[in-house]
Amino acid sequence: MLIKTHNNGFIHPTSSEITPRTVYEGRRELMKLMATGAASAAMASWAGREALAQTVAPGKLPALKGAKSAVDGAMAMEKLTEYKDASTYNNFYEFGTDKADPAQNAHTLKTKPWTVEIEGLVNKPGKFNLEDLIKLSAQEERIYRLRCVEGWSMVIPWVGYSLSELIKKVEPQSGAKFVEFVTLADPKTMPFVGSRVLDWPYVEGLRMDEAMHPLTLLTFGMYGEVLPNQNGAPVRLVVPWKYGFKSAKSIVKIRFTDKEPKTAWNKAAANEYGFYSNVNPNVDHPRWSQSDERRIGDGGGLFAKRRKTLMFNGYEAQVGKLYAGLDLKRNF
Ligand SMILES: Nc1nc2c(c(=O)[nH]1)N[C@H]1C(S)=C(S)[C@@H](COP(=O)(O)O)O[C@H]1N2
Ligand SMILES: [Mo]
Repeated sequence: MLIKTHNNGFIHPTSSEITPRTVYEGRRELMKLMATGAASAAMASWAGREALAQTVAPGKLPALKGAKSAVDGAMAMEKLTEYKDASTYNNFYEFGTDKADPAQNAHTLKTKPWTVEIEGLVNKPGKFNLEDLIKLSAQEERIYRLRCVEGWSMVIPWVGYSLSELIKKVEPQSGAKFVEFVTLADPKTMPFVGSRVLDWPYVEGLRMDEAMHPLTLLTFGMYGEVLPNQNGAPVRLVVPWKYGFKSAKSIVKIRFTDKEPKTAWNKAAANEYGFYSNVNPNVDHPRWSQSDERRIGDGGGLFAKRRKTLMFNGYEAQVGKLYAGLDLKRNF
């Protein structure tokens, strides 16, 4: 089942249109170049690209059971980010602060066995092992924009189910106003957890109504496969109307509280990273504008054409009402 609210209401291609993406893209690229008479050069560069794709292409990881991938370029309006970009240009500071570090270093992350602990103000606290957590609700593919606070964005087909499904099962008590997400901090497998870049573990938080919003995705996969480690395996959050850092990776604990959680980035620099962190082109980061963004894969390097950043990352119709009456400049 696919919801129709994702990607700003664009409808999904049907499953019959599905072609394995490397095949599709390689073929399309080759045909384009052949048409311009550059076939032999194209063959050579295509071979190079294929070699790269060997290490970073879907098909390397187990397919996520029951999840459909619809990565064939038929998406209206917005082109999906290439898998190789989505899986090699990452922020996952536990594995280094360079964009290429997580893809290089995260192979040490041990995702099996994995448990997620539910605690705090709920009637049914306890531990879920990953397999049970995955089975808790039907998986859906959702194509979401992810907009990093640094000013770049991607469009990724995530796979998971609404976090609200899990929340309903554990029965929050009336005093539960916030949800805190605690992620793994294992110095043995995460080389930068020993560093002082952030106060580990990486912690994020949402207000209860944000956590319950159907767009908030408890995510197990992308491009039809289990998450690569660098993207937050085996389970992460994707909160598409907020800056990327709210989407905590490799979650080990979900805690229901009556107080606003102290989040890692807010602790690091409270004047730069507020609790809400809603994507908002009208509220600048203290050190840079948030009015536009660079879509990864658009090319052009320094001269890349930038896109206008949309209010709530384009999800205003769905989430705007959560913030009615809230001063978004003050509550950034
Ligand atoms: N545990 C953890 N989660 C994290 C981060 C991190 O450093 N550690 N980085 C965040 C940031 S800043 C972004 S933009 C997204 C990036 O997700 P992606 O690599 O899948 O695009 O993950 C977020 N989740
Ligand atoms: Mo980010």
